[in-house]
Amino acid sequence: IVTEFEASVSADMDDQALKQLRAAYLGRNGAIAAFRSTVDFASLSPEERAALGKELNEATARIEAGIAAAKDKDGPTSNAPAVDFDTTLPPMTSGIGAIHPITAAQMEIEDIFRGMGFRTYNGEEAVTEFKNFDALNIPADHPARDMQDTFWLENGMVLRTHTSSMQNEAMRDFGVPVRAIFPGRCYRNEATDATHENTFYQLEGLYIDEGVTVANLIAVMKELLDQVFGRDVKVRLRPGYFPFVEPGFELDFWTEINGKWRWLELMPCGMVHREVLKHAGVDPDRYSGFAFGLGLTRLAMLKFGVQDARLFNKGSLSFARQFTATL
Ligand code: FA5
Repeated sequence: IVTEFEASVSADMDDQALKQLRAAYLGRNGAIAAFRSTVDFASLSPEERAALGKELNEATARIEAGIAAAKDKDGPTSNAPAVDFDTTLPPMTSGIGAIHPITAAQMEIEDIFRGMGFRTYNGEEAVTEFKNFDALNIPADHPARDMQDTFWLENGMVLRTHTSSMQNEAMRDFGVPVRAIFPGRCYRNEATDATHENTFYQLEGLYIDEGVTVANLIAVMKELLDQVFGRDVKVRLRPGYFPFVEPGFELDFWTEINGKWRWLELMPCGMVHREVLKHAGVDPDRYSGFAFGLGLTRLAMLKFGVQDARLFNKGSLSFARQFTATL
C-alpha cells in the first residue's frame, strides 16, 4: 500500500488533490481500512497481532508524512508553519519604547490646562502667509517679519515660525469665548546652537472672553508653572514687543540655575491685539483675552536638565532611554 501511495503522491498536487489522496489511503473506506477488514485478528497469536498492528501504524505514519511533505513543498498555498526553530525557547524581547521628553512635557502641560478648561488644538505645520503673519498684525512691509527667519515653500506657503499661526483659525473654528492650547513643531531658518534649533516646539495658549485682563494671564501662567515645577513659583512680567499683543510681556520666573537663583525669561505673552481679534471676526469692543507662546523645547531642557536643544532631534535611542525612569 505504501509503495503504491509513494508512487502516486507528488509535490505538484494541490491541497484538494492531497485531501482526496489522503482519504483514498487513510479514510474510512481507504486502502488501509480495506486491508484491515480482510484480516481476521482473532485468529492471530498475540505476537502476530502486535507485529501487524505496528506495521499498519508505520504505514499510516509514512502516508501522513508523505502528504505533509507534498503540502510543504507547495510554497505559498501551504499552511504548514515553518518549525525550524525551537518553540520551547523563551521569546526574544525587543525592548520597551520611551516617551520622548518633549512629548512627556507636552502631555503634562496639556493635562494641567485641561484642568483649567482649555481644549487642545492641533493645527497645520505648513500654513498660509496670512495665518503666520497678516492675521497676527504683521503685514508684508512690517519689520517684525524679519524677527523670525522663515522657511518658504515653493507653493508660497510657509513652515510656521510660531504656534501663534493657529490663533486666527482657533477663533474662527470655535468662535468666542475660547480657551485653547496649541502645541506643535515650529521652524526657523536660523543658525543653531545649544538653545536654538531650526526645528523646535512651542505651546501656545489663547483665552478670549468678555472681561479677561492681565490678572487672568498672570494667574493662569503661575498655576501652570507651580504645577510643572511642583512649588510656589515666583513670576514677573516685563514689557515685551510682539505686533499681535498689546500690551506685550516677557514672563520671567525665579529659579535656580547652576546653584544660583535668578530670573529666567520663559514665556512671551500679552493681551491679544484688537487687530488680531478683528481679523478673526471677533468684536474687540466686547471681547478681550490673552495669548502666550511657551517655548516647549526650552521648558523640556529645564525640566529634564538637557544642556543642548539639538539633542532632542537627534533620534538617538540612548538619549531617549534616559527618560524612561522619569515617566
Ligand atoms: C514667538 O514666537 C511668539 N509667537 C510668542 C508669543 C505668543 C508672544 C503669543 C505673545 C503672544 P519668540 O520668537 O520669542 O515668540 O519665541 C517664543 C519661544 O519659543 C521662545 O521664548 C523660545 O523658548 C522658543 N524658541 C524660539 N526660537 C527657538 C529656537 N530656534 N529653538 C528653540 N526654541 C525657540
